[in-house]
Amino acid sequence: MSLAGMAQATEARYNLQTPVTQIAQQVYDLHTAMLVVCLVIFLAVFGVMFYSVYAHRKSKGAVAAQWHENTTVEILWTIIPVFILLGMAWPATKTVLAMKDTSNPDITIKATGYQWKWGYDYLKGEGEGIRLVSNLSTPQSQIGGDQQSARSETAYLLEVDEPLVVPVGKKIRILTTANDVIHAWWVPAFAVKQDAIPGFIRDTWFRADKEGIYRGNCAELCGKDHGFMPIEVHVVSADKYSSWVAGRKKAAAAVAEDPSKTYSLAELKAKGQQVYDANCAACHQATGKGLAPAFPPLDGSKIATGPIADHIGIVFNGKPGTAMSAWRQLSDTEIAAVITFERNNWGNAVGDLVQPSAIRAMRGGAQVATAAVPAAAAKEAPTAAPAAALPAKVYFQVGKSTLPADAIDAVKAVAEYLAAKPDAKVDITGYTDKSGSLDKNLELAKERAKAVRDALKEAGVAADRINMKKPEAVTGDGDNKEARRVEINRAG
Ligand code: HEC
Ligand SMILES: [Cu+2]
Repeated sequence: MSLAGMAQATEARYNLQTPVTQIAQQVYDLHTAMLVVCLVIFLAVFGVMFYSVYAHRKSKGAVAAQWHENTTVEILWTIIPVFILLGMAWPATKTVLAMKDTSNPDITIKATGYQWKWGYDYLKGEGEGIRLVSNLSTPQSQIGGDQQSARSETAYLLEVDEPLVVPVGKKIRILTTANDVIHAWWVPAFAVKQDAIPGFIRDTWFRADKEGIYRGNCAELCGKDHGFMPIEVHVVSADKYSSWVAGRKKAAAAVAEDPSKTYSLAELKAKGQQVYDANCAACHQATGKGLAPAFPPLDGSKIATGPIADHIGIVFNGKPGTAMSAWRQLSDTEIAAVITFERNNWGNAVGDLVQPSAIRAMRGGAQVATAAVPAAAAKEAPTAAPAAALPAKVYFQVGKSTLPADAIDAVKAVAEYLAAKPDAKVDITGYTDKSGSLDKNLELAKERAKAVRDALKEAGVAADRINMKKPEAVTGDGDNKEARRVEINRAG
């Protein structure tokens, strides 16, 4: 293995990696062919030039010929390059088209870029339903610590805890997207490099012809740990793949029973530590001290030692507009554990804990409890349906554009109203007062309107049923509540 590994390392040093898919082979061959074409042109052009300089030098008494406009030469030096270019473009285009042909895959996997790791969802084909998160597994001690000599020849910073596993010889379609910023999924041996863009789905594919471990990187500068979110793909035989799938399914079934289990503080803390190290330590640091000024400390933080609902809220929903993203993709147990860990580690000793069942309950209500609505609101969600009449109003806090907790009622009312009237649409208008900077006020009103729109969308309202109106100004003094409202009216 290590011999083979070294062979691969030396081989790849000055050349492309050994291709393991047909497309990669074509790319490799194209690359070689183009290089040869360039080399031949280089030799021909410089050969003629050097020969001319030498053979017709002044000391030999050469006299320059004097002529203008030789049509034959001009036609030739236009036509010949055109043919050379066409000759190169033809096979290249064929390969590019083949690269884009993602039809009829055997297995479809969604790869989601997160700052800074990859998440994989097996969407279709054998293994459907499997979900894994791939974190860098190179120990910190090898990166900056005292174990640098222990670095692996081939896998240093290219190794992960949970590799992507796929069967050999099958067409694997990869859908790429991202959760925060643009990343790119790049595995050179497959000749696959596809941007992963938040809010968009792109796709690419590969069919590996050889079992083995293939490694790649994120290839889009995506922040502080861009160089630490590698990709590791294990291509295995069909049998091995089937047993891997069976193993994952079993493990998933075991975990799926967990949320109803009641854990002790010690159990949650232990589990939470793992979740924290894998997901949160990159920003908040293992010490819990954060990294000023971008990443706040959790040790002694008001939120991590304050009301538990706020703590759950920020982990579950993130904080829009900051690097703190929503961590909903973690399991109920993981979220419960990491929150419990944060409240009872370092100098924090709140002593309370969250059970996974509480997170699960929140998810149940999360359809309506929108991105920015904290957990407390989700719990208090009224059981009696609010009167489904418009206009509905949402009052924001002074200077804030985050959705207030009680917005849930208005959002629910509007969603119900629209559900009851399939051809109705709504207008959303943000209001502002006339104090202070008008530009700033209008911007704030717009942000607030957007927050309401997003909440409606999350509550299942189709985007084309929502019209965004220009902000309007209300006369009144500094703290006029009506000037902080977003109003939702029936359109037309
Ligand atoms: C990409 C960087 C990043 C990662 C990873 C991250 N956070 Fe944060 N986190 C932030 C930032 C930035 C804030 C501050 C947001 C703000 O402006 O209030 C924050 C705030 C918080 C707060 C509130 C702290 C306070 O006192 O305001 C908590 C609690 C928290 N994060 C928990 C977590 C947990 C749990 C995880 C892992 C599951 C995590 N974070 C992962 C960047 C990150
Ligand atoms: Cu990235």
